[in-house]
Amino acid sequence: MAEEGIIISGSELPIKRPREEELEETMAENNNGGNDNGVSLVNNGEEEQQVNGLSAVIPGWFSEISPMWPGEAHSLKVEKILFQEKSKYQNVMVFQSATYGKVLVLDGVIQLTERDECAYQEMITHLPLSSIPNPKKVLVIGGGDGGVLREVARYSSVDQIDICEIDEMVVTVSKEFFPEVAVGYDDPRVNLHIGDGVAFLKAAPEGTYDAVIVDSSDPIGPAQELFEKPFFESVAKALRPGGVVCTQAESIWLHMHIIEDIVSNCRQIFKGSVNYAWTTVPTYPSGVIGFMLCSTSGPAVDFKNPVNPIDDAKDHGNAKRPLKFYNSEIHSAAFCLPSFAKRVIEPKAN
Ligand code: SPM
Repeated sequence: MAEEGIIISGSELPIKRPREEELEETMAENNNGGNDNGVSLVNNGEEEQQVNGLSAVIPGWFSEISPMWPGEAHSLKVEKILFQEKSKYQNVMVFQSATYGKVLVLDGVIQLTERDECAYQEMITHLPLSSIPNPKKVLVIGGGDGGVLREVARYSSVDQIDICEIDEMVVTVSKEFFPEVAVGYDDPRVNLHIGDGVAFLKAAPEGTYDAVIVDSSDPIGPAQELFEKPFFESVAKALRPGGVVCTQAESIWLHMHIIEDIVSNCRQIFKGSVNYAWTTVPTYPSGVIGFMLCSTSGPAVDFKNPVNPIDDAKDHGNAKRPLKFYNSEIHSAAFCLPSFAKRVIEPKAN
């Protein structure tokens, strides 16, 4: 039951969450309330403060405070800030944490930590690529840190890996501070394009790719369009019949209304399978993140039963390290949803 003016997300979660338009209003207010000293007022007027990316609430810690997850903030103890600069698109920060290794932060939101990045990069890559036989041409949208490239490179069948990242600073900073992630760029099959992923996909010839992986940040800021219907239409056009897409699709604990919209849009656009999967990432808000997996009409794709299992592969292409997180069991488990999410997602996906 919804109180006046407040939507309770996911129909059953006993938590008040803002809808997208409310988030946008909050962001606009916060932008007006911020100042040039790196101090921003966030959290619906509660006036939590961040100074130079560090929490003014817990000195010496980084706190991830955003209107996208009001009323909560995951914090990491900071050993040292290694990099902080404003790119053309966003604030880019790298810090050495006490317990999660180096951390990459964009506009105050954690993108990866050395300790748990494997859970995200391996899942967003192997859920789609192990679901189709012999993937050859793969496109990564976003993913400028190179971690998804590193995982795609495990597939010997792949002969072309295109990546379109909007922010060159993410690429250069990742190469400097996260060599074990950015190692993906060393693969000779990789072609890096710096630019707008939406425009890149629109210009891609129809039916080019076997798989598209959308490794985006959250839908406020430079990645907003990557969650909208026209973008998914371009993805479907760029895929070959029976091709697959996997997109970052937020958290069932925090953003069920965003997930509902993504699932509905995808069901209309992709004429093959439409599935939602999820994984744990301790340093993302709520500790989980989801993926939308869809296929175009053509050869049927059964995401839950991979035809191309990578953990059984004798060699891992150009990969320099074994898989840390992904295996076949975790692949199957990723599609098991808690009841509250299942009730919302499955009717819209089927
Ligand atoms: N290659 C790693 C890039 C990470 N891209 C996804 C980042 C999402 C961060 N926010 C998570 C919020 C969950 N609701």
